[in-house]
Amino acid sequence: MRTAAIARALFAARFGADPTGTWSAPGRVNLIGEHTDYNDGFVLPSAIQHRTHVALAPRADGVLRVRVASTFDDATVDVGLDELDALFPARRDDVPEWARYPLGVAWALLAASATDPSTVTGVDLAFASDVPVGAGLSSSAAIESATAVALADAWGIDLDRVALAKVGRRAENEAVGAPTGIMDQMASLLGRADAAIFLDCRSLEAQVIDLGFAGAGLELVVIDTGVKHSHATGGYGERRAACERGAAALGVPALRDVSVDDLPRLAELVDEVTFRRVRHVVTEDQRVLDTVRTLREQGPTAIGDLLVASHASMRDDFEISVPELDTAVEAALAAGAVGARMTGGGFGGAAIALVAHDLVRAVTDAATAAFAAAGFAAPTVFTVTPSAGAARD
Ligand code: GAF
Repeated sequence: MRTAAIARALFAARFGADPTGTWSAPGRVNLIGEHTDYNDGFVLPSAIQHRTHVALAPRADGVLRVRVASTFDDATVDVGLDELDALFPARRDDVPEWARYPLGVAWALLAASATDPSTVTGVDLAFASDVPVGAGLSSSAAIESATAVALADAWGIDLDRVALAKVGRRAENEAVGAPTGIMDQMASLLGRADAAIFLDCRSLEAQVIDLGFAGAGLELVVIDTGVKHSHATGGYGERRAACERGAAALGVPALRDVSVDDLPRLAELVDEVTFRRVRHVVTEDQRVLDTVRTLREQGPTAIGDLLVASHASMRDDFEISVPELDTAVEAALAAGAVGARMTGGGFGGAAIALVAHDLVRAVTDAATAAFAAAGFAAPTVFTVTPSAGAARD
């Protein structure tokens, strides 16, 4: 059964009625620009074909509550619209973790639009998703963005896509407790077929960049290591704090304002680890700009070295790779990939490889063999297609 049909069937089973419609939003891969978003820098993600669908109907009983159900969990969670303000962020632990995403979006959407909860209808929502969870493909942004477009329609809230992305980020930051940036929500809401979104995370200006993978005979391969990560714990927040220390030492608002030429001066001001964290972000911003220029001037077969340099920077300077990700990248390159790098926040998740169509099998086999040789559990390898963003189905 297709995922939208699963969401509809779940809705009928849990709520005993048919939904008025389904909405959906995609996961994403990031081509390049990692941990640059919360430094006001540049990113280049694409939405992918894997989507989270939500079936929705206004409640027929006039009760001002939001009920959420999902294939992730047997529990149906039911919260009064007037309780959301008390729940988030202070009492978020009172709701199951997955439900913090949609309920957090309901809360942040009402706040962003200055909507009095007593003036909207109660709603029932049922979710189903084929975005791999914990793979670094933004299953969280997919659920947030699907919820945001569905509730905005149901409640007649007229916010543009950037405002909806901010709603999703606020839900993730405050209702879930993950101190993430805005890249994933922007990718999920603004994605286009066969394109990447070149986003300036300071101005939030987004440009659609044609990728031309198919014309160049290239496929984008995802190697999901199966190593699960969470951005609500540990490493992600520590990296963010190091970036803030670096910006403060240089007296700038964000690392976006630091250039490669400033790095020698920074070396005098901060410890060696903070220096390397900053060097990753500053050089990564430059690699995003170089990738966009290279795509425009030479096409996708010419971006391989930038992807490889990005991975090395995350492995050595930002230290967010894991042995499984390094193995995936090395195996893909050895089997002839144009370029490869880990994608997303790191500490697990997936690598991407840009691969000539004829070599996809060889890259898949090479990654699988390298994982077996290293004693790692087998990776899941599949191709992704740059796809359209959130919409009513
Ligand atoms: C995660 C976060 F959600 C994004 O905001 C971004 O920081 C990314 O990690 C790293 O580039 O996906």
